Amino acid sequence: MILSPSKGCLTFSQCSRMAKYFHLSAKHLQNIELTQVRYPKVKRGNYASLTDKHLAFFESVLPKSRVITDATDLDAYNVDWLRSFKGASKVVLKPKTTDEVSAILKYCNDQVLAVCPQGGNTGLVGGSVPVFDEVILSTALMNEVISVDKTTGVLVCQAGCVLENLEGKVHEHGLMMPLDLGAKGSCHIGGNISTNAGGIRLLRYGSLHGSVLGIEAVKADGAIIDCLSTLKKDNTGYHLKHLFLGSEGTLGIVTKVAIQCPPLPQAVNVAFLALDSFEKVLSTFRLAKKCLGEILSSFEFMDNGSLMGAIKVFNLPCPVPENTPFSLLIETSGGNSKHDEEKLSSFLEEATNKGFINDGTIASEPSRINALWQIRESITESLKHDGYVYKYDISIPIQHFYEIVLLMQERLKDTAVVKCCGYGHVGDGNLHLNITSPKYDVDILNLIEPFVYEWTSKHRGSISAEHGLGFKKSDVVHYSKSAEALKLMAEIKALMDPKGILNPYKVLPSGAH
Ligand code: FAD
Ligand code: 2HG
Ligand code: ZN
Repeated sequence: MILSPSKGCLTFSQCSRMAKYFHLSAKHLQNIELTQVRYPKVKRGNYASLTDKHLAFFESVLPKSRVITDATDLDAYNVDWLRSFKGASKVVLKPKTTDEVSAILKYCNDQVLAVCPQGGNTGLVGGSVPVFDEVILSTALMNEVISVDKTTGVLVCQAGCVLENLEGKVHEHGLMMPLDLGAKGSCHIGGNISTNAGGIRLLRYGSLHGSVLGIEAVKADGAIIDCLSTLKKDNTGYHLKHLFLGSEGTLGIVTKVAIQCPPLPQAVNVAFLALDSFEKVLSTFRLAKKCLGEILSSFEFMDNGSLMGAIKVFNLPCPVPENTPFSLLIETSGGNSKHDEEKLSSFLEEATNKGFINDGTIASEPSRINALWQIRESITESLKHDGYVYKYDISIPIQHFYEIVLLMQERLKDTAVVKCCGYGHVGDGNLHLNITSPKYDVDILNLIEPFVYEWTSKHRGSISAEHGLGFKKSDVVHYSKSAEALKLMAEIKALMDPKGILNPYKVLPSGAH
């Protein structure tokens, strides 16, 4: 068993975790099937269709350059990151201020024009692109950092700030963002809030429900809801900000956010470990919590299919033997490098002596740490290279974590499936089950669904741990929510958006719109 400093280093561009996702060429985007064709059962709501009169109004609120109608330019906003959905919107609006958002929404509400809010368009459930011809409201130009308070660590900014840019900004003040995810180079903080994004730091810094102190949002009728508190404690009535966290643009458009940023750690270490059974993954997790305590900041898991997909597609050096069944990426972040390294060493020694880990590599230098993280963060993109991805993002009691991957492999063994693999945030009980095939195949889909949802529900899991429901999962939400809870969701929607103009066909089951 060798625990050497990370062998080989990735090239500069591979090392950089500044992943930014560019859309395909116009030709490729044109070949993607329209959502309304692939899902013919979904019927367009009774919304107005865009006319020259509407465009003239938009151009009275925004300069012409921020009202996009060119068909080729529109494609990139109509297609989602996974290329699984394609809308047919005829206009993208790019406001810069809350007042502009308010004027647009008030008008759309009066005219009964449906609106699809869009941030960085990295969502994985088809929530960020229109289903039919909804007006796309992009927050791309709402990217102003308003303030950073060095003492309290509170950042206030507009919703369209790219997560990675915010990370850079708060670093200047000795702070870090409380969330991190592979899409950081493109996703917006408003999108993160609207999906209640989890990511690789949740284990340590908790969910956005804890770190988001305040939100400013615009309701469907244009009313500006100023809940942009920067206070840690505020019990003045209902906690309205939580309604916008995770509501995926169906209750309002988030325009500003106040978020608590923790201090930047002085010491970060990463261990990338090879294990031969899932039982040992769980034993290692228990030991890591015991030995690393408060400095444990990530505990990420990959099976062989996930790991080798990323290694091969991006030609990355593999830090563990290529046939290793399971790998873990464990990160520690703390205030004292000597203390943290000692803790990590004693944890690794005990894990080795107990026979939990077979091999691995450790890194404390930023470029090597980035190279190891790059492997984990490349998995999602590598899967797209197989063709179509059937993506499931479930929370399940930890003892059942990997069972569904094995069940699915068995179920799909005689099909055209290329890969059926699992990875994710073991520390949060969140598994990413991914299945790929050369193209969208309804027979494969029928073998996966509803089986995967029934299985998750039987184990009292959640059918969406972090990506949300979007368009893809709105009709299966009953596997995780009771009829009474769904009724209350529909009542809240009707109260906040009575005409249903905000992100229709998403989140709520079809009957509830
Ligand atoms: P979009 O995709 O543009 O929108 C997402 C949803 O939010 C849509 O319903 C949209 O209508 C709505 N929305 C966007 N902005 C606003 C706004 N200002 N007001 C109201 N509604 C709005 N997710 C995780 O949780 N954890 C991960 O670890 C993770 N890793 C990822 C890695 C990769 C490589 C990729 C491609 C995606 C990953 N995701 C992850 C999913 C995705 O990045 C997150 O859901 C992210 O929070 C979406 O942000 P966005 O700005 O791209 O939002
Ligand atoms: C991650 O943890 C993201 O990398 C994406 O949530 C997961 O690709 C996926 O299924
Ligand atoms: Zn994830």
